[in-house]
Amino acid sequence: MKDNIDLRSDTVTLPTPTMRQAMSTAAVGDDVYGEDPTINHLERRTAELMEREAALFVPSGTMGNQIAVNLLSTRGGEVIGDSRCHVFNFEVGAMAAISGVLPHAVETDDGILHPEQVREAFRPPGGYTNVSCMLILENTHNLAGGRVVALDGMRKLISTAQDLGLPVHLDGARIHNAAAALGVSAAELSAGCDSVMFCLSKGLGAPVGSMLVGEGPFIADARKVRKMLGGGMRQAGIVAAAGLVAIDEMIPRLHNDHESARRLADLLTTIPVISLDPRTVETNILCFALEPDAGITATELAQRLAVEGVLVHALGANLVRMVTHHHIRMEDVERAAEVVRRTLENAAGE
Ligand code: TLP
Repeated sequence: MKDNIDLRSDTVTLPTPTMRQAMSTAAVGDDVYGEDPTINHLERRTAELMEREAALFVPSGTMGNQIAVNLLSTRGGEVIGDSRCHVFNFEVGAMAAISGVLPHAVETDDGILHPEQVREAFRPPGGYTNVSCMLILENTHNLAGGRVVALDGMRKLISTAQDLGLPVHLDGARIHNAAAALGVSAAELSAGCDSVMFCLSKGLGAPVGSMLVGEGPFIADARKVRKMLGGGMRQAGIVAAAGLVAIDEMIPRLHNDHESARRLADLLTTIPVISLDPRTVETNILCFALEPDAGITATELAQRLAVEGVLVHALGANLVRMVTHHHIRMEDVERAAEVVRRTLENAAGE
């Protein structure tokens, strides 16, 4: 029996042997007292990497995003973002429950907001309508299939928000994938955002944790909100040690995951009932739609593939997501595509 080819997410990645080694020897202390040397090192290293004043280790991407929303928004206000963004859809309503804000969800074709859409969505204070209070960007965009917002697009969005007086949070869970795809630094790509969150525990392979970065006073406040939400951890250097390895060793290899996603896309587009434009596969995520004549739903397909050892996510009635990462080799991609082809042929013949 072969191992499963797990394409459900890059969150399934296991720590590398180097990470486990670093974890077993990490110097630790009480991070709530600011005394964990490995956490302090990771936070300094991240601030340097992102060319910001400060950084904070948080247990999850969700907590990093929600701390930012809490600090940058105004209670009762509207947060402008793409309708499929993670913060609006996959954080269990946290921004409403914790910060008392509403989503102003803008429909986009590819997850990428345009400055004129932000201007249209903007509601100034004064009357009795809701009032816009911040902008959220997501790069890469998860649900849009790992799409990348290019440097120029980021700059225009940020300057539009600045014109409108809106602070900007970047959900950069996979900003290093975006930077690798564009050939720019993550610091450059996120410059001008008031806060940026990126995850250590997705394509970077660390077992736990995300980083929130910004200016010094923002991060000082973020430390308090993290504690309020129960995210103050004690000897957390054990996990931060893996985060340091993630930054040094895993960022430089992300382009491999993009190559395997592209190969997967090329193979899948040759299957007649799959609708996928391979040019839209820019990073390590691909989402494809099943044509109406596929004769099978996305959930049924995911179930049948699982029996064959290929794990994927069904995102809706006919939408399937696959994510490549450091456990997925080229031969896995080829086998996965073959299993998808066979499964869909069988479904068509039933
Ligand atoms: N994404 C997960 C699921 O929650 C969908 C995944 O498998 O892709 N921002 C973005 C853009 C994300 O994709 C995720 C997780 C998060 C934030 C939240 O990170 P965690 O899971 O660490 O809270």
